[in-house]
Amino acid sequence: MDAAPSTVSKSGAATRAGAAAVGHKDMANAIRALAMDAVQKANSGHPGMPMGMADVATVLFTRFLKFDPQRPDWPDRDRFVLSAGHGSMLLYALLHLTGYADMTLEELKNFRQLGSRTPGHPEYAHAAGVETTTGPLGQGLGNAVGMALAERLLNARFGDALVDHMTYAIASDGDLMEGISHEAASLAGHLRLGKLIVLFDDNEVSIDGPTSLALSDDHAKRFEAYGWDTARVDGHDPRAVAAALAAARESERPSLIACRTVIGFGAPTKAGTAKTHGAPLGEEEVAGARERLGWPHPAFRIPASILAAWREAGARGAEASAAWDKRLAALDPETRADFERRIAGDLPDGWREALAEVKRAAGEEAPRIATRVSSQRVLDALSERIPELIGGSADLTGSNNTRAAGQAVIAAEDFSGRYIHYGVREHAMAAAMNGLALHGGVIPYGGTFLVFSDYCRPAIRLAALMGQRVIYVMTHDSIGLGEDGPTHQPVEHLAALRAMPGLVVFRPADTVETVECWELALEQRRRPSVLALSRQGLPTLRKEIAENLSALGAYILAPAESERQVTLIASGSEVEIALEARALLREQAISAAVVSTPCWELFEEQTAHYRDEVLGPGTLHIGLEAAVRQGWDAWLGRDDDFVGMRGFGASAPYKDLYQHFGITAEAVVAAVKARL
Ligand SMILES: Cc1ncc(C[n+]2csc(CCOP(=O)(O)OP(=O)(O)O)c2C)c(N)n1
Repeated sequence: MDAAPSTVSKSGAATRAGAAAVGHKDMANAIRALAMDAVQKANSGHPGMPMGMADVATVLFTRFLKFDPQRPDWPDRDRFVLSAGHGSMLLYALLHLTGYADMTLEELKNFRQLGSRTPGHPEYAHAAGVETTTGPLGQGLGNAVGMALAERLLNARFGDALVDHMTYAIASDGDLMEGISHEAASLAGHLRLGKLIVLFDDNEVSIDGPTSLALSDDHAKRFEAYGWDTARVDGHDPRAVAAALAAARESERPSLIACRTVIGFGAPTKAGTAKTHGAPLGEEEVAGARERLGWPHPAFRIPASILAAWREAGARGAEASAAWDKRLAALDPETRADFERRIAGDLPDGWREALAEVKRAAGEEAPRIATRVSSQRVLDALSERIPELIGGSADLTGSNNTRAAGQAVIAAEDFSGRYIHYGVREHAMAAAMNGLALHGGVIPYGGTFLVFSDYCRPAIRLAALMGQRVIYVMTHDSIGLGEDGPTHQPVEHLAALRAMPGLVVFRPADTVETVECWELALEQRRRPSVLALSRQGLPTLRKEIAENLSALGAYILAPAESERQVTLIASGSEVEIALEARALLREQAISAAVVSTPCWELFEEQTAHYRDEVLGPGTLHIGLEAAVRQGWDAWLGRDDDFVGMRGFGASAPYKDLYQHFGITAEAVVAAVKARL
């Protein structure tokens, strides 16, 4: 066989005839060879999984997956998620072979190198065709559930002509061992996401050795219990894999196909063992694998006929994609514009006006309500204006105030609603929201208690890493929740969330700020946001409502009345206390300004000049937040002080807790007097 460089000749017949003669085995071996060669060259990586799943992936990409490498963002493409992200070379090889322009042979040679499109684990936005960032096991499964759900939601609005695609995921033992897979699969089964197919790499090997060291589950039975269709096949028998895929596509339930494979298939001494999982095979083993597989070609050389066969597979979708364009063009202009706007991620006209109205009413009425209730008012006003806003809660709807007026519940029988009861599945909720956002066309928000942001954190981190607009409505944001006690009272969570790069954390002080923070969260096209909201009622503090002052991150809410001596910096529910302290200080002829800090991240983005104007260098600063001090030293100097929590909270009515933990106006005054 010829060993031409990995480029496609357009010269025609000979190559095409060659392509027709190329069989499954050669095509799958091309994946295996690229995977073992790239890992060998990088001297690190995971060859075993791509070598084991090459047959399954070949069947999927050549016969089932609807995609167009010339148009990676085609909205109705099938989604493919490599949940077992360590097997990244499987995906990179497929993208190269099928003809994605981003994935050149050079990129494969630069596997795992700085600045390449081929990082160790697939990273969203590094190369077209990578639908999500995977690597933390289980997350991709959760994303796939969200994508499959997004497909149904958009299908309910726009119909089969525009939205009718599958979501495929490849998951490994590790994916299925992770707790999130249970939550995500259970949710998918409940919602009967029939267009979701998970190909399970059932190789019975993980890092420590055979999975029997740690696991006795029957995964197929487990998924059956969740309401999935399941099948078991020999993952090296293309006909069996194809038959299972064909059957799964017809199912009205999500499908798990357990593909029994040999990890490191082809490696003469290491196949079937954990030794192939995460290390280069070694020159000798690679040479042996070439022989055993019948692949005589040098490293990174794909014979032209084999590459042509792959490119033909990649060209399969062009027709469907062109036909889809025609259907889009044939739509009435209004529906078409709505679809295109949603896919672009633009918000519809009128949403800001709806928010301004809530703000104006709050300014007039000056309600004393919890910011979670303020958030409800925002959602009630927004949900009709932004139909793509998809709400939900992990079984705390009434507490999180997340279900807006007019939002029908999404169910297996009816996807026309806009509210998801995620059940007590915070982790899957957060991962599914990533999938919803990545799919496009919908904007997800979901609620739980702030303390349970820990249960969402791995998925929040990926939302931040991928720059996705996901909005977390995290209520009960401090000891202010009262009697539920320290298990439910977040103390370190604001600090932990603020520590995460790319995440915007909002903690509004009243209804006006809550409206503003929602506006800002929706404006964050490339960042996720947390809204930390109070359980307890808070007064309306802001009189000036014309401008979105929360956009500055921090601002002077109440200026010093004479030359400023003290700056009280507070967020959320503690801004009220800061204002009380300011009044007490005035009685003692001490002049203090109160700075409200609804969002540190946005404040950090202001000019140094503005930050100084707000913080008043040279004045005494007191930070005030019913949470731990960590992070506050960015705003406080060595001679400044902090009034907040030093450890866990306690179970009691919240007013007693504020007294008990010394988060009071009197405590602030005492701190000021001790230092002035
Ligand atoms: C949440 C998480 N924990 C641990 C790891 C490290 N890790 C990567 S792969 C893997 C398990 C490998 O077994 P399997 O999933 O069966 O993959 P295979 O060996 O078949 O490639 C582990 C523990 C990870 N990537 N994510």
